[in-house]
Amino acid sequence: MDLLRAKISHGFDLLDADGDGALTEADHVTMGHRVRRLPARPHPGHPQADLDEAFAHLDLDGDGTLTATEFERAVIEYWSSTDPDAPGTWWMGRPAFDTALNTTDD
Ligand SMILES: [Ca+2]
Repeated sequence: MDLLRAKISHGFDLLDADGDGALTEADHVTMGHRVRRLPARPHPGHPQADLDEAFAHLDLDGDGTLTATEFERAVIEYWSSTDPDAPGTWWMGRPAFDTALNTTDD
């Protein structure tokens, strides 16, 4: 778990471009767009509105930024939680559970 936390902390530091210890909604949206463009890890596209809604779920104290603690919780929940109501399931936009239910192949 220490290695996982170290990697999450490193990711937070990369996104916290000004080093103030908080990610803004703009930082979160930028992260979402960058992750979607990674060829090795294709990610379903999310509309801007979903990313905005996601940030509101992740910003647990509603102060308009994500602290390292909020970010770490989000990443861990995103990859491990099966609870569609867990805030972290919104880390990369509308939870996949919801997206999967609204996707059709026809
Ligand atoms: Ca916050």
